[in-house]
Amino acid sequence: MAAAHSTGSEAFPGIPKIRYEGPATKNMLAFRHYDPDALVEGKTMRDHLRFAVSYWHTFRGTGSDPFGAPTMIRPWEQGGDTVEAAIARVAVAFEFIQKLGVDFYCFHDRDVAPEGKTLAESHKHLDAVAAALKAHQEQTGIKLLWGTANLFSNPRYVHGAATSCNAEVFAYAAAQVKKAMEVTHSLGGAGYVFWGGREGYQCLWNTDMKREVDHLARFMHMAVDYAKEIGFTGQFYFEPKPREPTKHQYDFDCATCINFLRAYGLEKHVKMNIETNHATLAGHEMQHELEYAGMQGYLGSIDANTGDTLVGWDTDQFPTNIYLTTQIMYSILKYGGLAPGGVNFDAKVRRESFEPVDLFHAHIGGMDAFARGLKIAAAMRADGAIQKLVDERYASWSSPLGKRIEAGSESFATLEKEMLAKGEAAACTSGRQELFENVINTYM
Ligand code: XUL
Ligand code: CO
Repeated sequence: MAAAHSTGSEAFPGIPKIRYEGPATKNMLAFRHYDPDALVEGKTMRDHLRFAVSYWHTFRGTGSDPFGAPTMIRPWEQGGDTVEAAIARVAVAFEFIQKLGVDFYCFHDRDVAPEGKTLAESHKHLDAVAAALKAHQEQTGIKLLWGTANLFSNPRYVHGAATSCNAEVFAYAAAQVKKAMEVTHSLGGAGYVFWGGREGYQCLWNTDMKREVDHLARFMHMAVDYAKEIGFTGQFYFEPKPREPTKHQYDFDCATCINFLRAYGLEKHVKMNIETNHATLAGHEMQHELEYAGMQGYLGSIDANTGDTLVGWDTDQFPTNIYLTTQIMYSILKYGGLAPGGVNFDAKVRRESFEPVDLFHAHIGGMDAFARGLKIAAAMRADGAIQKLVDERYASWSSPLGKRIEAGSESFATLEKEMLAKGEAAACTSGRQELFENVINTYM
């Protein structure tokens, strides 16, 4: 494939196309485990993982933090926040994604195009950059996994967007999402994400929670109606997060989101986009969130990253822990895969890793960690040792009594009769947690 950039000069000179070279290679700009066309459980790694690069962190991240200024060396930011610079940046993004060999990307409207002085001007900017995105997609075959709107950076969203106390802010957010959905649709996006960054509160005394949550539902119904109107059939996702930037966000975790969807008649229209560091902020393991969404039929897509056990905030680090990626891929395989979702690296290089080449090291590490997790999870499923241990633990549910309860043919009265006759329940067996953990380690 031809290199996809219009300027003729490369943004990442000296970095070749990243290829699979196998575990023994000494080349750190190569994959050791991600072999896109290799088959796992009869499907290519590429199709299992559906990797995506996130436009915001990878191309727009500056390295600033609450205590310090930007550190990143990013030649493609030198043009400033103009439409021309934004269009030139598209070529940089596609060069990177193509060299990395990733099939998808994700963006917020305001990552790709600068906000204008008016809504009309912002729409115009977005259209101009979307045309460049479309041209590069066609030239490279790289696709849009999902689009979204940034409803949290501009000061107008200080009290939230769909849950703002200001009705005109709700209206503005609706207009912004309408446009972002149109652009996502025109780029063939496989999905559209709603992350409620400021849809929550800092203080309950000044908050009418019922009204705010009702408004969020009204907003979502409008989005569902508009998708139908324009023929957008991509998957809608909620991305749960319990807090940060607000003290409490309404999309706290998967269970909360799914309850909201059912309470407001939206349950058929939205699945979960689950992010590791958001799960841990909610006091859950990523595995918990995947299992909860999966068992309810709501597992949609994931934002792959990880937190730091000693830093309390959403550090969005690249995932390199094989144990974590194995847990993730085990649940994903169990619930039938992610498509049309994928594995989006909503992750940023550390502030101290400020050279462009660090972006390659970060993504290569994350992709290899997921490929290894996939291979290990598939091996665990192939010999079935873990499933056998789980089945043994629940063996009593295959007894005549267990089967009758599961089938719904028993009642409190019939069970009382049964236990009065027995006098005591059968003794419990050991949970064998340590055995389970030791068996898991035999695959690592
Ligand atoms: C913020 C976050 C967002 C969403 C998209 O924590 O994860 O980048 O993924 O708005
Ligand atoms: Co995210």
